[in-house]
Amino acid sequence: MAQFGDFDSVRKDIEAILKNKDYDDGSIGPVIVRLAWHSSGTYSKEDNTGGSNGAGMRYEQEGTDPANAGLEHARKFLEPIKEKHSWITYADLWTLAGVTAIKAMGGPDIPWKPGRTDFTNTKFLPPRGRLPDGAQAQDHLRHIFYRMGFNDQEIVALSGAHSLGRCHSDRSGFDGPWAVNPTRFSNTYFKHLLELKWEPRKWDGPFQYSARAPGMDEDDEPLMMLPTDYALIQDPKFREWVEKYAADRDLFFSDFTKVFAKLIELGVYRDEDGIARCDKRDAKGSYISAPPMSGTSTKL
Ligand code: DDH
Repeated sequence: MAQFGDFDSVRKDIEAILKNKDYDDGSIGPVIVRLAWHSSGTYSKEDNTGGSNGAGMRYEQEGTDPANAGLEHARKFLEPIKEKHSWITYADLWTLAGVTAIKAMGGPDIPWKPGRTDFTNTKFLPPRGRLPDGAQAQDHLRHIFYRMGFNDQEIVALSGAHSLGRCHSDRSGFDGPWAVNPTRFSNTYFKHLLELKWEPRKWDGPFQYSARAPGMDEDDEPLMMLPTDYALIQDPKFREWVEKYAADRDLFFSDFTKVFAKLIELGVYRDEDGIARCDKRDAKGSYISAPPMSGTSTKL
């Protein structure tokens, strides 16, 4: 059985590639966090399928799910790390990269455990359509996140990740950042939700909200909220948590730590040796690390 290598050395190599002046707002961190989240957010507690184990996005079916548009960039950025540390599984690499990026962008230190394996075939891939659709509202949020086993408080805490990064019109169709400093992890997303004057954006694109923060002028790129983000202040139960997290950064950091750690563990069924089974129904596995994708036929 392949043994674990030095995860700290992988972490350091991930840290070293996060700043990238030619990409978006100067960091690949946000898109890496999104990769970790989308690899995990396919989990269903109804049948114990999906989740970060397996790194199914290497395969066409999951990799080209429209919900995952743009994540090929994140996977490509991590490819040199995989080539250097070929012992690590993609499933471990993508989740480790997510927590490393959050920390490097000023966020909390999220516990991370190794042992995920890489699928060797498409047998255990989750169906498409399990990730949230930003054009919808609170009922959809509950439908999607309750299926993963999260409650209302956890849905709001997880959504705070939108202090990071931006929407890209050529990926999701939406456009713009949520926060003034999209490469800094903070509770700004909640403050902006409550404090700014959100108006429907007048543009030739999908419905989204738009606002300017104090001090921004007409030429500055406006901030945005998706209908699903805005639903967090329209729904009284969600709003309660938005108010708490806007007022108390430490509470948000501590709750986010717990809920992100839970997210990246969804669907990971480890045996006593710390190695995950491909799937709960499957036989005990070993640390199967797929070969680097460059040079193979699988989809980045
Ligand atoms: Fe998100 N997200 N997300 N998101 N997300 C997008 C970008 C980023 C939704 C939709 C979108 C979470 C929850 C939701 C991040 C992290 C997390 C984009 C833009 C859309 C659309 C994609 C693009 O055009 O490039 C919806 C809907 C939900 C929801 O219903 C709750 C969660 C839970 C997380 C998390 O990490 C815990 C991050 C980071 C980005 C920025 C990516 C980038 O490239 O920048």
